[in-house]
Amino acid sequence: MTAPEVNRAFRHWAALLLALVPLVALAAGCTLHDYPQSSLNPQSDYAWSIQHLLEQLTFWVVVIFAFVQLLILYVVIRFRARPGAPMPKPVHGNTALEIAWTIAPAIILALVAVPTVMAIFKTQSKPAAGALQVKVIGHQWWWEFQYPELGVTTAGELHIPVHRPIAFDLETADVIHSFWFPAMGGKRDLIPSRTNHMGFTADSIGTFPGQCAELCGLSHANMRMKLMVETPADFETWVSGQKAPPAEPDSTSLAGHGKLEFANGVCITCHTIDGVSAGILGPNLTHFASRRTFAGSLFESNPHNLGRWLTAPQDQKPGVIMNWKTLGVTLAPEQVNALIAYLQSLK
Ligand code: HEC
Ligand SMILES: [Cu+2]
Repeated sequence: MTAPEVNRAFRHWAALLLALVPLVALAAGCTLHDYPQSSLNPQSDYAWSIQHLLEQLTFWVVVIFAFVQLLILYVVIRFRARPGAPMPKPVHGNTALEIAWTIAPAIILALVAVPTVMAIFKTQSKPAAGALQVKVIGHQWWWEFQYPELGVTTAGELHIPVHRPIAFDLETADVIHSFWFPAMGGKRDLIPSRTNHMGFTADSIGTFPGQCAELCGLSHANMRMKLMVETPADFETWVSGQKAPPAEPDSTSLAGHGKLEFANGVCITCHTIDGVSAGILGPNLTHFASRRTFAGSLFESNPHNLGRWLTAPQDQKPGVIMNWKTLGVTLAPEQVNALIAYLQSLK
């Protein structure tokens, strides 16, 4: 090789290596660890049927891709221009080849369709007998969960027992939302004035994040939820806690004072606390303190965050109807503190 040739070859390889850098960086990002909402982390029968489909199809796509690339390489090398070679003979049409490359993709597509349609039917199937019924109601911008058989209503945090099929009825109080726990499968839309269905059986214990997956207004991105998959015993404990009447604070305590603030204020027009109020525009607060997060699972439930929420909810969550400006509410810091104490007593 002459010097300019070596130079050119060197630059060639250097460019190739450089092009690999972003690829390697990209692949290094492929860890599930920091992405709890990854949909490649199946934890239910539903999610596994999609994962299996994806794995199968990816395998065949890679095989076909490799085959085509090898074929191209072979043709490029085998039929490259050589010094002194005659002009190649022009060829037009080859019936056998054309039939072959029409039929082959058709067969491949048919083979792809079989497992795909099977997975679609599987994820649309009726829930197994003995499934636990859960009614999901989407609201701008929070999730309500009702367990009709158990007489329990909660918000933001969905508790289910592991290994038990769950049958969801999906409804909305306002616009279209979409129910999505990536680790469990989904998504499925909540459509005004109709009930959609979906079911899955979670196969591991843990807490999994979820998110509304259909643009539903100003705080769509703040419409989150948590799924707590528990042992049957832990789930039973949670249910009996939810069925119990709300805690009754000592009337002379700060929480007792907060209860009066609640019962005599605007709160009762929108919120239910069993035995205290029956509003339905906001989350049921009967066992508010049993939840780790609030306002569409957006904030951790602690006095600091609750203080900010009760002082100016409209500044914490854009568009929220719990809006002190439009409702003309002002709460003094003492009122806020009493309400926090009361809310935190509602275990
Ligand atoms: C106009 C109706 C309305 C009024 C009045 C109202 N709220 Fe709300 N509240 C809501 C709505 C709606 C949400 C859910 C907001 C969201 O997450 O998007 C909410 C959320 C909350 C939450 C978080 C609940 C959860 O689990 O996510 C608390 C706590 C709360 N309100 C307390 C109060 C208190 C205390 C008052 C009275 C001082 C009050 N609210 C007055 C409508 C109202
Ligand atoms: Cu949404």
